Amino acid sequence: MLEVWGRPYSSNVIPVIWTVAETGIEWRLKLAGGSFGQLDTPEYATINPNRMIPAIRDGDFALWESNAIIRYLAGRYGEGTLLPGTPQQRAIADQWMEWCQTRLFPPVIHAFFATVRTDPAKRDPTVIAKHADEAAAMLAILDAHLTDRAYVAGDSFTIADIPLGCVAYRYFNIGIERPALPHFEAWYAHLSERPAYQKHVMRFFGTTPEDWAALEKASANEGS
Ligand SMILES: N[C@@H](CCC(=O)N[C@@H](CS)C(=O)NCC(=O)O)C(=O)O
Repeated sequence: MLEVWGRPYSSNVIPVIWTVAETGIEWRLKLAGGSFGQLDTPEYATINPNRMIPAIRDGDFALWESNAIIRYLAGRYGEGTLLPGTPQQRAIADQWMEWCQTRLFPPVIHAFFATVRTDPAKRDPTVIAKHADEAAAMLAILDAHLTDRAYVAGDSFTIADIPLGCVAYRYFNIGIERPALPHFEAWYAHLSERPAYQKHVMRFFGTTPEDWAALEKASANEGS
């Protein structure tokens, strides 16, 4: 059975879990990273020598780097659905997946850590506003792209939507100023109707570091 190694609240693990859930294949979560440890074991070194999460093991085959895992899962289990149909659409998906990791994820994750992962008494509104503005500037580019298409790689949901959809959930659920971005908002509303997105991405991630510690602890029940 496919194994996903990681923590269910971890930013780079969530897109992998969502992808697996969209394929409908059987899988199990092997808890690793953060308070779950495991990354320094000799076994894990054979799965991911970087000792980071996520990683997968599919039979004898091990893979790390979240975007590479998502592409592999779509190619093996999501042809005709998750994997975009033409070379051009696949290239567009690649483009936005890389853009997500390098351009959008950094300001959103910084805003995330400066808000819900920081003690309320220590939050700095100037720093939060700076990250929020940087994220909004990036999202204006995505909003323009979504003007004349329902999903990132065209008319249907594909892996192109997955990393971006995970970042979008964090963006919309932290205490920051957000400019109106109607096409981005409409796309997010579509994603929010997907059961796998609701189950694995739209999870309460807390509003304080204490909330998060409790959620992380409770997620120990999800591994096998
Ligand atoms: N580019 C990598 C980044 C992996 C990464 O930064 N993983 C973090 C968690 S999101 C990690 O392993 N941190 C150590 C830990 O959680 O214990 C990917 O997309 O897979």
